Amino acid sequence: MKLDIVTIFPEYFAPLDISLLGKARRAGLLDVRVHDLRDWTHDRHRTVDDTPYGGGPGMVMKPDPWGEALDTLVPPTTPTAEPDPEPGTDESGAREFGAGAAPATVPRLIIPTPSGRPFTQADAVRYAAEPWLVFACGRYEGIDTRVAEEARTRMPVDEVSLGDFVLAGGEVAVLVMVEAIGRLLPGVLGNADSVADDSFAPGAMESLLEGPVYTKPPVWRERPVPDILLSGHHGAIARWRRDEALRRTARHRPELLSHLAPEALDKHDRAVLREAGFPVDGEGMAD
Ligand code: JB8
Repeated sequence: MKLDIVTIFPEYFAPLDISLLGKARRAGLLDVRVHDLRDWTHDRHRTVDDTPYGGGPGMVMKPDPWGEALDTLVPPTTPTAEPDPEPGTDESGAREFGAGAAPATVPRLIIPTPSGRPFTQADAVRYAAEPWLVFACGRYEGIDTRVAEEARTRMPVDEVSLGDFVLAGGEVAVLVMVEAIGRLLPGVLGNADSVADDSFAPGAMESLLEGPVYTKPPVWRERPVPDILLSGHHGAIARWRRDEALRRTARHRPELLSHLAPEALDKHDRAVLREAGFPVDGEGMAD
């Protein structure tokens, strides 16, 4: 997978040289290229921002450096013969973008912004299956809206938010997404099971939060590991872990339980949740 990252702070991405993703890069599983947006400016001060039309606080990123950056990284597709009458779709309609007969050479452009749709684990899974992603890191009050508009005529563009909080720019959001995506790539994680068991892995544990984990020693500062985990009764251990996951989810993320399909919770699950004081559908209302 190839990742292009455009930013005015390339040094933010030093962490991608180390740990899991650094190893993935050295193994050739991940090709990350970080680009300085100011390389596409032409004035002495390498200006990337300007005052907002309509007034208001702060500055806005100028469209020109972004336009040139994207033209360089994603060369406008050369029409092979006559211009495509229906832009973005070939004769078969099989591909959304890219005019010629060549294999998909158009990336997805991902722009972090507090006004984007939420980035989720399902997005990380989808993105991990793509061959090429381009990330645009905004700063100040964001990037002139016309950049994303024009890019959409040439490639899929996703504006995404990490959550209901505001960062100073897109760099940290991109680091987060690259880590979430990178650890899903085949061969990147040592233990393939640790991906499937994640709290938010689609299908895993029906999207409950994970419960507590323990390792040696069996007693630490007078705190013992729960006996059940040392019992060797795998069925009972699985049931205990599910109970703990249900209690933790009810406490920290009750909305995850409300959104579960009714058949996702059996009678035992409902009893555990009732005990935890969580109102289980069809119960707690009657009588
Ligand atoms: C300027 O909170 B965020 C975020 C905040 C930003 C920009 C991009 C993303 C650009 N502020 O996800």
